[in-house]
Amino acid sequence: MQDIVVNADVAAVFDEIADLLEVQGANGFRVRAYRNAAQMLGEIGRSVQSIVERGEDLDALPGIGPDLAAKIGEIVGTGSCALLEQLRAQLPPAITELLRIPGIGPKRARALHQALGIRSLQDLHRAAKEGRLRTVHGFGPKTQQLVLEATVARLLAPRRFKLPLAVQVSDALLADLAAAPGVLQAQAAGSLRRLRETVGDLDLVVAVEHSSAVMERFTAAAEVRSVLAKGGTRASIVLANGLQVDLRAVPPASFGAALLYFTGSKAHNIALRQCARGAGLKLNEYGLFRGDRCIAGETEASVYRALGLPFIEPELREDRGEIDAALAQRLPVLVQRVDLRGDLHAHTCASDGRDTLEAMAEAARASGLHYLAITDHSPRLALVHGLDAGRLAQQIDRIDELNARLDGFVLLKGIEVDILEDGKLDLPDDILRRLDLVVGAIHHRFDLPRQRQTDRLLRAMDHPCFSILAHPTGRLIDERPGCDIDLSRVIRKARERGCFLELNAHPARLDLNDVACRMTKDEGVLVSIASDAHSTLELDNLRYGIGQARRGWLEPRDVLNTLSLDAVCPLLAATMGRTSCERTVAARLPAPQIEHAAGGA
Ligand code: DGT
Ligand code: CA
Ligand code: CA
Repeated sequence: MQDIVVNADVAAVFDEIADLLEVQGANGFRVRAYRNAAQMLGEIGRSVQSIVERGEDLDALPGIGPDLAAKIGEIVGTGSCALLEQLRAQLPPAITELLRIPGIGPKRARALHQALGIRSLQDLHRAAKEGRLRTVHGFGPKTQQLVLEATVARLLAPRRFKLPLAVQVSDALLADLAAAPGVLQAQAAGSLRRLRETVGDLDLVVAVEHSSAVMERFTAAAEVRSVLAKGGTRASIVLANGLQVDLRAVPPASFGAALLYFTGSKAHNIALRQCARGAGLKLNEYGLFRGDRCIAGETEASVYRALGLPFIEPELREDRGEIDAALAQRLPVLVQRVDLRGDLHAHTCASDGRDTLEAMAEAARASGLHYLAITDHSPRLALVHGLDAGRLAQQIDRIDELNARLDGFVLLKGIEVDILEDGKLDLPDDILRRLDLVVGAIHHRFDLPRQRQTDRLLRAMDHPCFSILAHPTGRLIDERPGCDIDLSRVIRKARERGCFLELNAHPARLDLNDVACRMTKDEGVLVSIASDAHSTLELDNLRYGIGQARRGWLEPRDVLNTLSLDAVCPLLAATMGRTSCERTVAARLPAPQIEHAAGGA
């Protein structure tokens, strides 16, 4: 098997370099260059390994100069990076784990290392437990307690991997397995196929003529750190990045049954097996059996069919009512990426995005969308150059000019306005009123108690200009828990106000989560699946949002941005206290369509 270096591996090297440079107190620009490159690598669809192998120019990638290009080449070519090794020799590498603890940034990590010799998460945990953190400048008893809790949580939690990395690794491994002699089919199963937001390990299934050669190839790959198990039909390896991969090889006649079994979830499998037993049949990873006779197993659909069920999409297989729904022929027809007509949350270089209005519009159009809402940050986020009323007014004019030139595509004028601690919005009403939509979000005081946090959101949603609540809980997967809010009250308020909740598609957020999506749908509130793109590349994040939406049983009709522009505009206008849509759209659409849409609102 050929060495596979996926983008995420290179990104991990750059992230670690950035972390170590930061702890060393290096120049901020230098740190940011590595961070941005790492982020970009996570976003682009093309593998850098293939770019290097084809001899194409890495400098053509956004934010990659000759120096970073050389480093990517080095990592792809040798699997390591001299600069990283050098930095690791200067600082204990495990020190970067400290940065994952909320409240500990590079400066504090350095202080802890210098004052107490802390080198790792375990060291930090011990020091917090023994009350030694308080001797370090800037650490009070409260911080010490928070650090203690956070280290406990982190040390106990099994390591899970976010979807983008898992998908990249899985795609690369599958491509290689599919090319192996004797392999007829290769597919990912497990939580990855169910598109869970994080995965514990990868589960791959191959259909083979002869299994032994594929196991050799799989376990002999260079990026394998250790081989946990290896036999004729199964193997488990751990990759250098810590990700475990289980491989199962089965004969073609069992491929569907094996895929079904290893896709899970375990709870779905158990429920399905009960169905089989009820019908006097036996289901396992080799097939569906009546006595000794196999009656289905080559495809998943054949197994479901033989059980009297329609095909159940992997995202639904969590034993959350999908089998009953299937029996009643009431399975949802899940939303797909192609159903999305627009995107209602994106940034430009006016705040913390990387690309211009023009570039964002062009990229959105190229990805098949018809409209994109520009929603840069508001002034409270001064660090990211949030727009004040004056700069927002300029952006509004610029969007109007650009829309006049764009054909068949519309930029909507919006803002991602901060919801202040008291629930007020971070910009004056008169400028908000000029927008097509207002996306509100919390970016500070995540720690308010439940009642106050919920009241804060409800008050914001009562503002006469409020369209969509962005990333409603504010969670960052594996980094920051969501705010403590009463989501049912928030959803009911959205229904009462006629406004919407966002499913933020960034793979580190995926906020709303699957269960919350389903609650929102059940209350009849539409969900905006939004990229929150900070660059043209991040528009592709919509696919992770779609995955989460599907896990939440959402159908096209449950999703705000599956609506055409002329259908969505009156709904947005209504959230802004207007009865008809604004100039932006009026300028773009033939008159009859507007009248029709406005009349229907
Ligand atoms: P993960 O890896 O923690 O993200 O979650 P999964 O769902 O990928 O779980 P994993 O890798 O332990 O197992 C893959 C699938 O294999 C799982 O979804 C269902 C099936 N499976 C594993 N253990 C059992 C079991 O004890 N009973 C049944 N019925 N199925 C199992
Ligand atoms: Ca798994
Ligand atoms: Ca597994």
